[in-house]
Amino acid sequence: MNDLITLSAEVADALAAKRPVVALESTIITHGMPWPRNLEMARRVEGVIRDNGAVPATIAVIDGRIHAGLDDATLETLAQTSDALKLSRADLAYAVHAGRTGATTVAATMIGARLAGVDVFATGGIGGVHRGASESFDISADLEELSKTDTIVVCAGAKAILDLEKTLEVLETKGVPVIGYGTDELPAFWSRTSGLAAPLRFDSAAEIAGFAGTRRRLGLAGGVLVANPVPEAAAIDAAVVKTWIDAALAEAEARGIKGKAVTPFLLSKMFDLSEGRSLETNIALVLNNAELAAKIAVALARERG
Ligand code: PSU
Ligand code: MN
Repeated sequence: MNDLITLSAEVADALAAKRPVVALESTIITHGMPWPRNLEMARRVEGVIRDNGAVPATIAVIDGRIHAGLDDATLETLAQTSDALKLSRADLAYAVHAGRTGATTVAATMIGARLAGVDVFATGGIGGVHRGASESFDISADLEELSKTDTIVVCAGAKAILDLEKTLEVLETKGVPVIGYGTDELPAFWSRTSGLAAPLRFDSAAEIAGFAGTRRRLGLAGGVLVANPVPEAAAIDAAVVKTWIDAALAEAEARGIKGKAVTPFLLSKMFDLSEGRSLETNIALVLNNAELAAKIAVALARERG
C-alpha cells in the first residue's frame, strides 16, 4: 500500500477480505452543498451504502494525507471547512506535498480510489465540457481521468449547466463507455431526460459488473461511466431547469467567473434560483447513485469470488 494514503480500519478490513467497498468524493461536501445539509447528505449517503451491503470510503486529503474512509468527526470538520482546496489531478500532489487539506473532485477521487484498491465510486454529477468551451477551453479533468483510471463511476448524468452533447463526444473520443441505467436516454442530473441517447444501456447491477469484467479481460484501461436517472419523485422538469441554468450562466458570464470557481458558482446559483429545490434533487440523486454503486460493488465481489 502506498504510504501517502490512509485507509480507515473498516475500509482496510473490507478490502483485505474482498468485501464490497464504494468510494465517495468530497468536493460535493465542501463545494457542492451548503452547511449543514452537506454533512447530513454525507452521512446519509454512507448509510445507504451500508444498507446495501457495502462499506463507504469517503476520500479527501487531510493535512497532506489522502484518506479513504473518514470517521464522523473528520467528516463534520471537513463539512465546515470553508477554505478546503478543490483538488483534481493537477493539484492532488500539491496538497499532499504541502500538507494541505482538500476535497477531491471526481478525477481526484478516482485516483484515490485506485490507490486504495476500490473499484466502484458514487457521485452526483461528473464535470464535463462547459458551454462555450470552444472559446474558454473549459473541459473538466474528470473526462480525462475517466479515460485512464480504472473505476466504475455512478453518476446521474452530467449537469445540464454543461454542454451535454460535447461531453458525450469527448467521452466517446476518449474511449469511455457511458451506460444508461434502465434508460435509453442520457439523464441530465436534475432531470431524467436530456434529449440525447445513452450510448449503452443495462438494466441491472449484475450486468454492469459483468460488462466491467469483460472490459478488464480485454485489457482496456480506464473507467466506466454509469448514468442513473434521478428518481421520478425528485426530478425537475428539464424546461424549468433550463430557465434557472440560463440565468445562472448569464450571471457567471457577467461576473467573469472562471476556472475552478465555475462549477461551485453555478451550483450555488441554481440553489438560489430554485429556492432550494435543486439541492433537494441533488441529495435525492446522490442517495440513489449510492444505492446502485453499492449493488454494483456487491455484484463485482460476488463475480470475483
Ligand atoms: N456534482 C455535484 N456537486 C459537485 C460536483 C459534482 O453534484 O460539487 C463537483 C465534482 O467534484 C466534480 C466537480 O468532479 O464538481 C467538477 O468540477 P470542474 O467542472 O471544475 O472540473
Ligand atoms: Mn473547469
